[in-house]
Amino acid sequence: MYNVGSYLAARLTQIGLKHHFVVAGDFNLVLLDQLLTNGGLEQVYCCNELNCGYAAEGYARARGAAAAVVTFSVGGLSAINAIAGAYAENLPVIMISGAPNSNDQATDHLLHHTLATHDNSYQLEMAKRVTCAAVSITSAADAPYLIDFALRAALREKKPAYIEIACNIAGAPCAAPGPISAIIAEAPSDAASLEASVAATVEFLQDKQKPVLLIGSKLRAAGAEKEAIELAEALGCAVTTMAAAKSFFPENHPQFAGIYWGEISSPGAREIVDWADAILCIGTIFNDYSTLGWTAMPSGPHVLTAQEGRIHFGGHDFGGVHLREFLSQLAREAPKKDATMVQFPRLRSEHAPAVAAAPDAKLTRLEIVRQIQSLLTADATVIAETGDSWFNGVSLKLPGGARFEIEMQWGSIGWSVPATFGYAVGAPERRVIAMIGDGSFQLTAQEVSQMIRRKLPVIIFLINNRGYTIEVEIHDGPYNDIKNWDYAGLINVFNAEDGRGLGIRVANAGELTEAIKAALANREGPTLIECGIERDDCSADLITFGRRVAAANARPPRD
Ligand code: TPU
Ligand code: MG
Repeated sequence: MYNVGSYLAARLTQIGLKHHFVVAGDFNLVLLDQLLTNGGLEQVYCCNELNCGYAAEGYARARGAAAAVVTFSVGGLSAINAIAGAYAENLPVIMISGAPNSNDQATDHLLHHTLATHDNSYQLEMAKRVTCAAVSITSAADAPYLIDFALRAALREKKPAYIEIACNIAGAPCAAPGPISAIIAEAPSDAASLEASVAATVEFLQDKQKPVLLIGSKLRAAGAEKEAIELAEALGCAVTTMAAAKSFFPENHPQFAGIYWGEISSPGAREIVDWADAILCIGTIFNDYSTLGWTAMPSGPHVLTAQEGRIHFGGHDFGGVHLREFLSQLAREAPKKDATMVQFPRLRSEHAPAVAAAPDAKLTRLEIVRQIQSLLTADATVIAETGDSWFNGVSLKLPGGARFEIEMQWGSIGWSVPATFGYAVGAPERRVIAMIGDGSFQLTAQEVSQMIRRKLPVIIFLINNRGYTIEVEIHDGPYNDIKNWDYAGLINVFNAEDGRGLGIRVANAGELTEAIKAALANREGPTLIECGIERDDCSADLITFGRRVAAANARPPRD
């Protein structure tokens, strides 16, 4: 016997979830009871709904999909920000909201948690703008169909979906789930379009000598990371990645030629892309940040763009093609073109490796990055928050197997604390390392308490430069100064009587080394290392980025 809640729980486990993130409220309590009846689906609690949404977003990065369950309106509207982020970042997060009793809909009853008007459809309407499917369930009979519809859309599109369930329907009996293949099976590419797109691409490559690959963040959403390696090896050419796609092509691969980000590319990466006579852009997103204020935007007849569902370049535009099938078919037919791989080592002028600071030397940004670098193992995932942490994180050299998570399209400060929590719940086998600025941390700090509650051995490098340094570099003013906190001391507040989190403040290189040792030894909770540095100690890349973004923002209106 199934009811709406247990049906939903069954479907969530069938799509691969072992957890769902939750904030309770009276409109979702019956639903939560039903979700709890499924032994394969653990309930994970969050401090607020914004964090709940971001925790699910982080979980989806680790496991491919996620669910966040919130209450109506007061919860749902907070979660929508994170759900919009999941849309921007191509992550299928299922937002599930409790909703008013079906008898109260379209009546003259005014309800709590609402706008005190009679139309309570506004949350559904808002959700439609930030999801690929949004449904309202007010009848148990229709629930299986509507739930399946929303889940299928999310998994296909790699975008969030929204399911609202009236509180008196959550426990009502409904049909049993049918075969899960109806939700997760994917139609193959259109055969003719696949063949034509590959043939046209082979022809495009024929008269080129110096192709490069440029990998973007939508490669993962397309499930095509393995196929990108196949194509790279068939062509034998240099492979660059965009910052948002860092780790989506292995950095220890012999053909990896660094991060392409215009003027702030890693050594040689920009030169090799500029030298190329063909740029194969795969899953790329070019926005004002990733093009450094529109100064590094590959365009022209030598650019081919391959996205999920669309391959286009000079005079061609093919649809109905899965990216992974296109890449692997192209790998079988592409000519070897390795000139960029021969040229790349000549162009690259590798920076000298950072030299260890003396133990009593005042802590610097560079020394923090150097010590984090030495922590990176094949099972490490680095999560980099907006701010100078973006640039510090992107500069790390990842060993094979290491992963990197960044939220560059949505770019919300505060994302990383709950996303790190969700990621660590989803990938307990990995060493999760977060790099977070003081300003960002202040938005969502309380979610560290959930890491403590679940005893997650996350390591947080809290970079305290006393302000919004990234904003200082874009445009300074008094609004970029923030109230200092005792960040390390906060961990004891969160520990209360039973937690095992560690908070350590460090001011020099030796203290940082000791703190990292303590963090590695602490397996029963997170360790937050508060690293105090000078306010103006930021990366040169951030300064260049800030200048370029400021110039793009300041373009005068056209007349
Ligand atoms: O390393 P640093 O100092 O740049 O990082 P921190 O301390 O985390 O400061 C980040 C400053 C920042 C702001 C205020 N970066 N972007 N913003 C704008 C912003 C405001 N609100 C949200 C939700 N997201 C934003 N990106
Ligand atoms: Mg800061």
